[in-house]
Amino acid sequence: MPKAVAVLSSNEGVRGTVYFTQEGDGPTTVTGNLSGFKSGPHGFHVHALGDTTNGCMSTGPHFNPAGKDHGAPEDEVRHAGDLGNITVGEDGTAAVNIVDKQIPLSGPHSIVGRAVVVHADPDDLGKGGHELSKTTGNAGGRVACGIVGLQG
Ligand SMILES: [Cu+2]
Ligand SMILES: [Zn+2]
Repeated sequence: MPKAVAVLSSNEGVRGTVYFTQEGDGPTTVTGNLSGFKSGPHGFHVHALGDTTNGCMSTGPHFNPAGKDHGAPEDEVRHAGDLGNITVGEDGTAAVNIVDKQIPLSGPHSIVGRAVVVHADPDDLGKGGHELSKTTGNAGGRVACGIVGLQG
């Protein structure tokens, strides 16, 4: 069973580890814990590039191999990397627990070598009516990111 991991960090004290597992051609399970955030919902995506030479800014746009508009994880029209929001509690921590069919760990649309990004603001899931809703969900700055790498 392929496994992958992304270690997230930022200058602002955000940290965490996110794990990915996939059985066969089934969905990928994403688990992990993050800390150091402002409470509330924060956009959570897979971005196209595993490039952090300029911090999270160089991880590119949302991973979007099908060339669709931004959306919610359960939408037909969405980027493959659209994993919605994670909810951060009053203590600044969030548990990640996501099962998704569009983020495989092998094959042409593999997310290995790309990046997980957590944003400053909520992802409006394409429905906010903002000029950025259909591209980024208007989720604001990139607070923390980590590159998805294979795990033994
Ligand atoms: Cu993002
Ligand atoms: Zn998106």
